[in-house]
Amino acid sequence: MVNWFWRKKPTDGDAAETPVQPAVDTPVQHPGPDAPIEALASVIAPATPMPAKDDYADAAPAAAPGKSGWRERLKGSGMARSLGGLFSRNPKLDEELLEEIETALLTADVGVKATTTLVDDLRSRMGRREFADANALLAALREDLIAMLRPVAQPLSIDGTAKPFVIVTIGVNGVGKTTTIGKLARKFRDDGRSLMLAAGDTFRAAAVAQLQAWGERNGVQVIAQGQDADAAAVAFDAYTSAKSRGTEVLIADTAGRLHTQTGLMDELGKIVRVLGKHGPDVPHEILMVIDGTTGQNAISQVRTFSAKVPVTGLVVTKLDGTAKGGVVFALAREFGIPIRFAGIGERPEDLRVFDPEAFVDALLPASLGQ
Ligand SMILES: Nc1nc2c(ncn2[C@@H]2O[C@H](COP(=O)(O)OP(=O)(O)O)[C@@H](O)[C@H]2O)c(=O)[nH]1
Ligand SMILES: [Mg+2]
Repeated sequence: MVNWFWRKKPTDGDAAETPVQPAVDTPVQHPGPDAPIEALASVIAPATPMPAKDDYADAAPAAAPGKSGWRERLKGSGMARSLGGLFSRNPKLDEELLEEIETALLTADVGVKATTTLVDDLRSRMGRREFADANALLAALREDLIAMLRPVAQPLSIDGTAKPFVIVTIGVNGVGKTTTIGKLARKFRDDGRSLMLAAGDTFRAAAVAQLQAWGERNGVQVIAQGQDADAAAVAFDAYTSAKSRGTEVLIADTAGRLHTQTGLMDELGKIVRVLGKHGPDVPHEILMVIDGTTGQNAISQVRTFSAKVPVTGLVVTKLDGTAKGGVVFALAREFGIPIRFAGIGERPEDLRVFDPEAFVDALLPASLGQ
């Protein structure tokens, strides 16, 4: 899997990946939460932009803008393929069609509850003879799918007066937290917002180096204290520093963790609690990142993390490629937590504000003509 924080040495014969800068962190003495601002300067990574280079040289080209990009990236998903196959056979409008739709939805990870809600609605409307043919039923399914997602389509809005508006990204390992931070950072910078990142994944030295290297290349300030530093202290210091500079957005990375890792789950609670000392609204957004390929397991992940910290938004990544797509409906039906963004590729342009219509249309046959 290509990771755009890393690059291959051009001289390397093998495929070994080498970090842009050595993954060795010199532990820095933490000045403590009460230290004066100047004392924090020592823990602030330099923000001098390094020569521009393509962080995404190994990634596929960005998806086309607008709706067509969604379709292009989601057409291979399980849900798009099974529903596409079903309707391309010109099915008859009968109970068998409903059962086939039910199977397609369940197989695509839509989940039992959401599937039952959808199919029951179609069945009762079919009973009332509302549909002239299978295509009319498909149009109704489209409406129902969009209606299920509409309540969670609440884009993240940055309160410009917060300074800094604090976003903490959370989620299990490998779901795309750091990648999403890079994409968000690019988005905010393009919007002209000042930005700072906190390297709160102190569990692995490479994770800190990953964020630092990216920050240096892109001229974004990264607060880091190296491996094994107290993640809550890193976040606290980053806030203090961002506040003193009038930075508009602060995004804190965190270590991936499983619900079984009690220590790490407690640490997450501490990060949020410690940030809360800066004000009742801080952090402003707790953004949980979900890997779209994990299926129904995503539900237990959100449940477990929500029990620890108030999750205010979701990002579903990796909807391109092998994702079945259905888990988005299951999440919407189960939690009603706003889905802020969808990851449909590895490039910055491939983080899209979640758009229910574009998403649903990408999963349904194009013949619907929407
Ligand atoms: N195809 C695809 N890959 C993604 C997406 N988001 C993240 N990834 C990849 O997922 C892998 C893990 O990402 P990373 O950000 O390191 O995960 P973290 O452990 O949660 O920080 C990397 O190889 C990323 O390139 C996405 O939307 N689509
Ligand atoms: Mg990470």
